[in-house]
Amino acid sequence: MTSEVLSPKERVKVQKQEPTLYKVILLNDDYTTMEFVMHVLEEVFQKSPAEAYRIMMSVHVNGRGVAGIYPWEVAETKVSAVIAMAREAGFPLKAVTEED
Ligand code: TYC
Repeated sequence: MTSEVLSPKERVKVQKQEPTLYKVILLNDDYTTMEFVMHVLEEVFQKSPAEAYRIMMSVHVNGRGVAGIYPWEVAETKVSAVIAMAREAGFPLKAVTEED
C-alpha cells in the first residue's frame, strides 16, 4: 500500500488481490526409494519427518500427492529442485505443478 491520499471512492479499488496458488504434486514410480522421497519432502518442502512419511506413503498408495501449495514462481522453483536432486541421485522421481 502506498501512503498517497485517496478519495473514498479510490480507496475501494486498492484492495489486494490474492495471488493464484499452485500445488506441487509428487508422482509415484517404482524406482525412487521411500527414503529419498522423504528426504526431498524434508529438504525442499520443509516437512517434519512424520509429515514427510505421511505424504510419501500417500503418493506411494494413491499414485500422486500434494507436497505443498505456493505462488507460481515458488512452485516452479521447488519442482526444479526436486528434479535436479532426483536426477543427481539417479532416481526418476517426477513432480509437476497444478493450479490450486
Ligand atoms: N513407490 C516407491 C517405492 O516403492 C516409493 C515412492 C513414493 C516413489 C513416492 C515416488 O513420489 C514417490 N520405492
